[in-house]
Amino acid sequence: MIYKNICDKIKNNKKQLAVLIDPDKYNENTIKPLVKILSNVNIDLIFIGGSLISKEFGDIIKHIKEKCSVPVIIFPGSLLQISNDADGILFLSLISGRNPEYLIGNHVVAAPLLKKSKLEILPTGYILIESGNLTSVEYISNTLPIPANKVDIAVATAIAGEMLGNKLIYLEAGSGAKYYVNKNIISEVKNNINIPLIVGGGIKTNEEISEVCKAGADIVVIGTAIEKEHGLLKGFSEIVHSFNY
Ligand code: 1GP
Repeated sequence: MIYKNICDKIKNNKKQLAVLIDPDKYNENTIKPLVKILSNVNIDLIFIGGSLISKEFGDIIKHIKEKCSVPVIIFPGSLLQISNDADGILFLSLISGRNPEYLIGNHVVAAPLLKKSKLEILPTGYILIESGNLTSVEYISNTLPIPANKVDIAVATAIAGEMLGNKLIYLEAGSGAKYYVNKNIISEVKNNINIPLIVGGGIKTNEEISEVCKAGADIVVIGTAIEKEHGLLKGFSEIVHSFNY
């Protein structure tokens, strides 16, 4: 259902906004003002997770789901980040890297548990793009990102990701990245795949959201900018949803 909705919105020429919530950045009190805004602003998806998290996030998910009807999707940084309280999970293959644990090892460990869960599984080719500084995801995954000027490598990786059966491609600069994903990479990847394209990492302003949408992102992910200033969400949503393909 989540995937079908994503595809239906694309067919209807609608771009989508995903908000990333890092559970470590909130507690049961500080999550409330964010959830209030999330329930009043038009957003399409809520991602929850992080490269490294230090607490169980079921309660935060339950709190979000009490107040918002937006699908909550786990964006797992590790095998510890699985919860039946969410609606779906990005089943990430880190295809820009060559670390077998993030290409198949963790998937094998998680698969039996996920099969028994009610979570919608969203197989996602996850591609890290170099973004100006070492990001948590690079360090924790022990993988190299694709250099920002190597458009051909990014495109070939995305095509391979689709051929392998992934249903989404996620171009990631890393949370809090200095530079968001290079516009040429976004547009060339978009032109060469037939599955939805997610773009995130380092996108902080209205202008940057607009550029990323223009370049070809179907779903734009915003995390850090909103952590600092929840009020930005309304403007971000208006920009994303005013775009037509
Ligand atoms: C990170 O793409 C997301 O995985 C969002 O990044 O926190 O920089 O917005 P930011």
